[in-house]
Amino acid sequence: MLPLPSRITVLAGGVGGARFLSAVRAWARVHRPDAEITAIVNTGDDMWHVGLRITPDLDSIMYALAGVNDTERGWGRVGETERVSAELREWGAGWPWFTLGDLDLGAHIARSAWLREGVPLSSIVPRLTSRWDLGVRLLPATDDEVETWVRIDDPESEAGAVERVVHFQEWWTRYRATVVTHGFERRGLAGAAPAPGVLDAIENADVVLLAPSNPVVSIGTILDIPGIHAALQSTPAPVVGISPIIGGAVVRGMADACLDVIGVPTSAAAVARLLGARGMGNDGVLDAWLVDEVDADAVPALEAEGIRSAAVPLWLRDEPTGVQLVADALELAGR
Ligand code: FO1
Repeated sequence: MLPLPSRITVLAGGVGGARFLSAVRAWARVHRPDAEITAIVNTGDDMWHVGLRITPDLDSIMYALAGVNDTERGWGRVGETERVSAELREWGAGWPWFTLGDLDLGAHIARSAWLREGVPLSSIVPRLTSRWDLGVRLLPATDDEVETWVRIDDPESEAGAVERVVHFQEWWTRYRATVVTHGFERRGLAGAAPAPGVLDAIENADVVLLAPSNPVVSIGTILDIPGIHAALQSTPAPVVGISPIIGGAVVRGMADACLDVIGVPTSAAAVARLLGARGMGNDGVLDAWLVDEVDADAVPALEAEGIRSAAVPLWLRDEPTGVQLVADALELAGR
């Protein structure tokens, strides 16, 4: 077994990422209190909306680690009110299907003001998170605007299939991913660069963990930021992923709809193959992959393909199960 890691880097999306990062923090509190945990967070869900820059995954993780998140909805603040959002609807500004709570707006207004002053997102995030002692450093995957847009058949069009491209947030919050969908575009991706600290957090980690976040629009988008996939290929740290799919179903969110769009089956094994083995000259990023016990039958084949695998309880029910899951991931990394 490797000495317990002190530099733990986690690639994460929103809600699934928040829950997993809480587990990593809980593990460190028990086993390695001096550990430095860095989260590299997806920014592909971000958008300009009513003149404000919204960063859903960063905010979901920040609010969850601060303990001020709305645990029912999975996003936004607990004890939220929506007076401004009601006014926006009256004015016909923004989207009636997309709610910005009053407390949440405080963060969006502060962030947008600083962006307008030229402050990069990677400097804005610590200004916001320093309000609490999160125990985890949050880094946006990039300071550049990279947004996921979705090519759909416009359900509002009378005359049959008319293609339209909508922002991911409209696809998800308005249509719940239930419209005919042809593909994803990551706008701004080609010219984007990893945010300061991102490559260092990957290359100098003791272990890199891929949270059970959406493998297409969250983990996938982080990996596709120019330079990040290569950093994962070359880091000396073991790279261990946790399956976001259990028994052929998503734990939460719309990973299944996204996998359908790119023609990948919704299974723990298919997602491991999507991310790919890293060793022996393969062009993937995984050394190891954790599946739930119900998917134990996937382990032999993945092992044969160069992805060390183990079947353990993946449901993050409570803190002790979260700590155990992280211990299982680190044990697999150490093998
Ligand atoms: N999700 C919804 O389903 N409906 C909403 O009205 C909504 C508003 C919203 C506002 C700010 C924010 O940071 C997130 C918000 N979300 C909402 C969640 C968001 O769509 C998801 O967190 C991710 O983008 C999907 O991974």
